[in-house]
Amino acid sequence: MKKLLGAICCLLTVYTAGGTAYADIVEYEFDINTTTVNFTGTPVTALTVAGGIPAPLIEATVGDTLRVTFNNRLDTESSIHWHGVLLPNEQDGVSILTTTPIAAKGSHTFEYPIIHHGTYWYHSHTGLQEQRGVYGPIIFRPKEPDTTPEQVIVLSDWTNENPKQVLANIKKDDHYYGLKKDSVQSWAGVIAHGWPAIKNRIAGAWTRMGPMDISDVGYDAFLANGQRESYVTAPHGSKMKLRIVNAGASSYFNIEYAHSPMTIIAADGVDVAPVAVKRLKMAMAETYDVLIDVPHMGTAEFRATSEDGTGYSSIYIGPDPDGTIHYAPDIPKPNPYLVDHSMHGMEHGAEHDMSEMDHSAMDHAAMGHEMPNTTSAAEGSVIIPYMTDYEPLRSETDTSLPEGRPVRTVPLTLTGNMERYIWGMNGKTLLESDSILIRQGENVRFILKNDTMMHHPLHLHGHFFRVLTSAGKYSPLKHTVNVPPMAEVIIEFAADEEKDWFFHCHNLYHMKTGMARVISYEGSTTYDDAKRAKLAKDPWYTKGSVTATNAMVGGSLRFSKTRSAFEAEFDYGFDHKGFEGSAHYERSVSRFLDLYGGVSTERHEEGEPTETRAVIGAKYVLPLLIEAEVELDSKGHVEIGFESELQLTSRIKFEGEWEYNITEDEDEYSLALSYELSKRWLITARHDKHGTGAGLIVKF
Ligand SMILES: [Cu+2]
Repeated sequence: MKKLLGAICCLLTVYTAGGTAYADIVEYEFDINTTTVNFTGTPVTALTVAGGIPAPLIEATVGDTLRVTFNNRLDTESSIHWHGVLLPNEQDGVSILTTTPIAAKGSHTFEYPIIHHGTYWYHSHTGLQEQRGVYGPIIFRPKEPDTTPEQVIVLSDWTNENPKQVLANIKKDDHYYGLKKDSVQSWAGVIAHGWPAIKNRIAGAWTRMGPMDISDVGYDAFLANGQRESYVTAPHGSKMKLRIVNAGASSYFNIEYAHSPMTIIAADGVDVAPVAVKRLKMAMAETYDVLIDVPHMGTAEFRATSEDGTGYSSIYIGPDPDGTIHYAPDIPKPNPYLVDHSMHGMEHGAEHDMSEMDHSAMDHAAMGHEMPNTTSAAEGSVIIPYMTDYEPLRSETDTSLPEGRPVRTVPLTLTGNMERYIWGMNGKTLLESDSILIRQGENVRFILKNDTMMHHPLHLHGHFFRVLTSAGKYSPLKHTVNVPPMAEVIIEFAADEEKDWFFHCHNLYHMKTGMARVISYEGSTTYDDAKRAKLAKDPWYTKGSVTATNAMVGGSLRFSKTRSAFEAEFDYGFDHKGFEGSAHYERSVSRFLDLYGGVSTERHEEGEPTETRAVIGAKYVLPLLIEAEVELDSKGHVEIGFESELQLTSRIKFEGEWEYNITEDEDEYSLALSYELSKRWLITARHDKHGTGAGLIVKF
């Protein structure tokens, strides 16, 4: 790439000095600002580029130099990253790591040569701005462009909530959006699904895996080009190229077009051997170019359904927007109860996910809407009914890495702690980990092993890597690779760049909570501990509740960041006027072990002395998700405790706790039922040392 860069720089010099148009300078200037949008009937403030969502299309031709100025009208910093684009390190746009942030009220001009064609996109790499609207498409055209009519489709997910609030909510409760998405996995649901679901749930709990949802966030709308539905007029019976970008912050989409199969001709901007698919699963940050047939009359629906089944967006394509609409089939909501934990990861790169459980139902649904046979490029060849992995993709050229170079193998296990909503690699967040050191001239191989029950689309900046598939030397090149739950995927690339590049999960909320690394070329001095502390902020989150019944009043307050927490609890019984309180500092050692120290104070009843003591203790998660606790106090008492909770229905939860003071041979227990009116208000009935009562819980 260095040589190429040199060559293009020369052309530029010729151009600017002599005005000889060997290469054009393509210029854009945009404002980043706040704009009121209304996708759901409620006006909400969004962040926009040039006033719209998505941001404007940026187009250039290979050989051009792209020069884009962003004027940041916000009161906060911003940034723009060029996703999938090969460019000099300092143009990559990751604030702090590679590029100076675009200061509040400041401007920044990016300038780099276009050295490869394809569909890409750009987005903010600051905070959660991408979720709020700062994303747009890019087309780099080859020197001899294709003349097929085309349409860019930018898919995204929208929530009226401020994304910071979204993150604060899932930090409090990883199933916070379960009710909104109608995806709470209750015991009533488990039992209704019979023996396989019961077996699944127990097997999961035995390995200390709680019920896992397929998405974290409950969205209010799904958008295609910033609209829930729209029309694209196209000449009847023609071919059309769709350039699809998944700019969702945390949504996979199942893509389907009603009138013909979609013939994939490029993945992540890179041309591939044409392959026809009926339905395509697209991870966040991926792009696909597909060819479709435009119907002769009316319109046909292009539909992108969120993988969690909570909604979709549609574009109706055809010569006559007022004519008959040919609809894409409904995709049944995935059934999380029937995910078989043990099935995952049996085959390298293959995926067996919950959606396959519904295959028969889906095929049935698809048959309900007849799919006319078309004169597609793939006629006579196999049409893949549902593409969920990269096996069908085949590069048009040999993508083997240069031979005879040293090979560096980097094992990276994708890890998560759902209880705290912390994501990482090899059990560590970005803040806790050193850079992954590589050396120029090596072939680098990442072995990505997903140890969680969620999909993770991993994106490497500044490089294309090959995803090892059965296509062997024709394994496809990508910049973003999906790693399915419990599966292993191997990627490799030639380390021919320099400096530092970001490598992270493109689920925005996973990236923000730690699933990211810096890849550093040996000798790079630009990334240090001070930068890491800025890049990987570790803010404090709060969580609290107050319970009031006719027998007692109690409350808890917790401040936590990745590994540390301060927690205070208090309860008081009206009958005996006894109380108990504690304040702890807690340190998370692993997903299953926490250590704590602090003080606790207790009075059994009015008139008795108040005893205050120092305590140290440990909490450990046992199989079946039972939380065990051992506590030692300054008077030499040893106490053990066990607690567990059961989600009985989507709104009713049971919690039980038993504590036993070994030294004094005393025990106490509490049983509580709660009914969730909303995420804030709950009705509760509980029995504990203060007696039996009913009342309310408020959470904040
Ligand atoms: Cu992830």
